[in-house]
Amino acid sequence: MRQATITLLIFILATSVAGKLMAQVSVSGNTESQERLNTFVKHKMEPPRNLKSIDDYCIPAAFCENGDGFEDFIFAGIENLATGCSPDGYGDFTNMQGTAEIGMSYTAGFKSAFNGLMVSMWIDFNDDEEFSEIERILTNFEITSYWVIVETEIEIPGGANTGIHRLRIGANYYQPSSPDPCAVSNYGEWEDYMIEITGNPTYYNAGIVSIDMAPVILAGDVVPIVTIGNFGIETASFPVTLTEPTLGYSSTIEVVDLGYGQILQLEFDTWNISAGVYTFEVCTYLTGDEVPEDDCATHSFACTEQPRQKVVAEIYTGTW
Ligand SMILES: [Ca+2]
Ligand SMILES: [Ca+2]
Ligand SMILES: [Ca+2]
Repeated sequence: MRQATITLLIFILATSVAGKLMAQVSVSGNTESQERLNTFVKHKMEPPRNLKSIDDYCIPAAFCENGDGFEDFIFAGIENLATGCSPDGYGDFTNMQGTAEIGMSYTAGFKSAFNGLMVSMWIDFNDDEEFSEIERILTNFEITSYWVIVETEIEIPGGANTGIHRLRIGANYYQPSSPDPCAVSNYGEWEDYMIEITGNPTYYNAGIVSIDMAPVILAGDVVPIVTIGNFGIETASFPVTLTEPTLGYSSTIEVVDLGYGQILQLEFDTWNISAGVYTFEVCTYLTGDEVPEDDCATHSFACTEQPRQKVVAEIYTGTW
């Protein structure tokens, strides 16, 4: 079998409860993909730096003068009360630190002067100064009542790294706060804290992040595209195989030295198929994988023939 090609890129992740925190990466000109690619290119061109010694986190902003922010925040030993609205809707509380253990659940409490705020939370588990999608441990939790503490349970995922990391919360008024931890929101607030993660991290865990193919595609040359990730803290090398049994298609890509928190988009061998419905399975095969549930994924898609050109109003022939 010829060597299939590996495209793209490195996004920083950190960890994942597979499926729950999976990044959705789509291809085909998608703006989000382009932005991420731009980010990747930008970082590749920057000189090497000591990630731990430079504070280079993005600073988001929001309008909270009317009270659309976090009045109280309570989580894993952090208790920050009556903070009101920080200037430009961003509060740096990194002098406050909580502690949480991998695999344990903690009650997060939020109080605001408004209901309808949608709250997300990230922990920069790999300390790369970016909050990636798979580092998001709370997604658009709604504060349903005002001036009372509204609570939810948050589990520290198995792929979290131990040590002291930055934690960010963001609230957006009746809008999702989850898409961008660097956003400038209309009404809401952002706050940063520190948290120490303890316990036993997952050392070896590769898995499928997303199948990046449309459910309906044109028949002909098809290139299956899948994003995989390393959710364990050890650098990992492993094959990824995609198979479709009825047609006997099989393609394997060897992933080499994928670091903690990195994901890769893989393009498998071109597959020439006619119209029909197909289902393939794609699996990562990492020796000693501690979380087998996310190793494989199946995907069904339909192939259609080229749509016929419509001939409009060809008089007397009956062709339309
Ligand atoms: Ca506040
Ligand atoms: Ca990160
Ligand atoms: Ca796995």
